[in-house]
Amino acid sequence: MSNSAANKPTNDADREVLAASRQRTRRSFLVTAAAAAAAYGAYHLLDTGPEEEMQPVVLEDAYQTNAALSRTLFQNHVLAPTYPVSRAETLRINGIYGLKKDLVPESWRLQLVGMRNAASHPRFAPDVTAWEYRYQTPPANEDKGHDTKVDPKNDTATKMAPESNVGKAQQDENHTGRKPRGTEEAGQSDSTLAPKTPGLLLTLNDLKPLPRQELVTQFKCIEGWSQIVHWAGVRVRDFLDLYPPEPIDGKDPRFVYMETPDGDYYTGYDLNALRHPQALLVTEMMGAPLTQPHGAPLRLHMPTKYGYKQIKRIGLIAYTNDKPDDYWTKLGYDWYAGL
Ligand SMILES: Nc1nc2c(c(=O)[nH]1)N[C@H]1C(S)=C(S)[C@@H](COP(=O)(O)O)O[C@H]1N2
Ligand SMILES: [Mo]
Repeated sequence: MSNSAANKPTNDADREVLAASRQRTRRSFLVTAAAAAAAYGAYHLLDTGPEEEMQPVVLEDAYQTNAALSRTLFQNHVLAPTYPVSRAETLRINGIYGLKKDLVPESWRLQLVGMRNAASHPRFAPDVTAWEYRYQTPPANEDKGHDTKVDPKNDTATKMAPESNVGKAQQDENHTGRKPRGTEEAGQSDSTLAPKTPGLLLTLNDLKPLPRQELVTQFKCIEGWSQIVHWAGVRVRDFLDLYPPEPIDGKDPRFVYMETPDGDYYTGYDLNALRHPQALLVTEMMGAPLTQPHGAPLRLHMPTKYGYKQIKRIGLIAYTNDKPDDYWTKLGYDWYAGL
């Protein structure tokens, strides 16, 4: 994804182009608003051409309209089109924030914060932030000997050479992956958890009671490309029913915040938007378990939002009344990211 801050008009010609595109965009929003009101075929009209998909962030008015429209559409739960499996193709690998090191699969947990009666749940943990995700040591380091594969000769060498503690410090950082948190491009999330936050630590087995859902939908990146993909997993809506949020002032919290285990990628959503029937917590793509670069073991798919809201390798789901921070919003992109 390119940085749209660079899209600010610099001369009169640019400004004219921008003004024209702004008008086009407004018109397309009016058309889609009418379609939403009519409900029938609304998505088809929303499915605009590539120029309109790539709106620069300077179109603030349009984005506000987009946000309002996006909220309306989600309340109406307009469905995205689905396709036959035969049209699905392998998704390219795009964003890698929060995924740069392979996670040790057994060390994955889903931290869940803000759930109703969490303390009485068997998976309750008084401090979910204390959970230590582990990462695969790169093969180059494996030769240096650690944990399971200790070469006795190297072991002696380590004891006799204190300066090899430099390697040890490096290994500790790889081991937890939590020091330092959120150091990637957009910086640390303002919504990241404070130490000692209680919640649940779930495994994939804890999603087993939920009905399996398959979906073949179009995946759209704001960079202008799209692909049809075959997904499988569980509906976020079903997850929310099994692990419901604790009411705040007698009402459901308004937002949901998600984050990778290392906090380097993070996203925020309206709780209602996640109740869309096609919003999935994905465990499989194209008939096979998710691979690490595609977000194993759990990623989000929302066919009615751009790719940057579809977080890969979810480590945290938090229910909250504070509008959550969001990686690409921090870099100037629209928070709603509705198509
Ligand atoms: N953890 C994480 N999730 C992410 C990203 C990322 O950089 N890190 N990039 C987003 C963007 S912009 C896109 S287009 C999709 C790409 O998903 P893919 O690599 O499976 O194609 O992931 C989204 N989710
Ligand atoms: Mo993207």
